[in-house]
Amino acid sequence: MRVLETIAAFRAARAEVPGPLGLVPTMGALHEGHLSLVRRARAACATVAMSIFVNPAQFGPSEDLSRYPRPLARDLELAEATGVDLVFHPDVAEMYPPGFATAVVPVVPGGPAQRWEGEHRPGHFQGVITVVARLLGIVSPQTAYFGEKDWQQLQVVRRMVADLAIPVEIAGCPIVREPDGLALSSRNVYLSPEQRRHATALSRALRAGRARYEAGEREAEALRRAIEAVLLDTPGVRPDYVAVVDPHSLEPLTRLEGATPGARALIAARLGGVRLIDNAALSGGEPSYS
Ligand code: PAJ
Repeated sequence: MRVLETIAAFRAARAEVPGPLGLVPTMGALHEGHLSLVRRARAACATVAMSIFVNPAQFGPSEDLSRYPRPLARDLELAEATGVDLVFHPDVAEMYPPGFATAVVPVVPGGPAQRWEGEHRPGHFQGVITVVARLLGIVSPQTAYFGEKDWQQLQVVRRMVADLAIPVEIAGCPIVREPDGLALSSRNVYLSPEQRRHATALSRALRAGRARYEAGEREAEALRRAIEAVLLDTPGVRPDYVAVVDPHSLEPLTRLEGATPGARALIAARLGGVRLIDNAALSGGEPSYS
């Protein structure tokens, strides 16, 4: 495995490796969720690249940029053990050279970026897709792998790639969970033991929504309330939003009958100072991408 810190060094290394190349973009603090993306890439691509870059542009001023975990040596061990060939690990000056912030290049998201995370974290998706567009330009992968854990991010990235006609396939990968249902996240390390116990409320809430759907409920608001009730019943859990949405446009649904298959429930909730997100398909079938 080679670790490259500059765009020029990465491009030189990339020119020597066989295709197809798969890219797994990350902010490090790797866990099984990230590694599941690497395994998907490993199974399909001759070369697997991972980027590790804690992207300041996607953190708000009151968010956790400075305390975001950065266990680089461990990340590199895990990446190598899982079969990564090339790691792109730039510093902030390499990704955002002087003048970048005032240049005309930020990629401004609309459509599916406007609600939910977009509303609660102003500027977040602009930061995400600006860095993803830049990573795709640097790495030129045939396929880039993203987790469904960040469902809205996955839809925003798909739209960005379609709108800018970037020649890359975006592969969405299922959420990896702890045995008790908690979705793996680099932010789970911030949870106290008590908060960790209460954090299962998110996945329990999603299962409650799914059960209501399976019992015949088709009104989106009733499903949304069934999900929210589990969160409100759990001590120390404060929902930011609970939404039942079209899986692609992220627009709220009124009824699930006749809606796009794979209607999605989205949750963001705070436990003390820790903000967690989770999501699941409510109606049967996964959404299709044509
Ligand atoms: P990060 O939070 O490090 O996540 C990197 C990738 O891993 C994302 O595609 C995310 O959806 C996926 N992932 C995280 N937890 C997962 C889980 N439990 N199961 C499956 N996949 C999971 O998302 C980002 O970084 C950044 O926004 C990035 C795309 C790298 C741009 O900076």
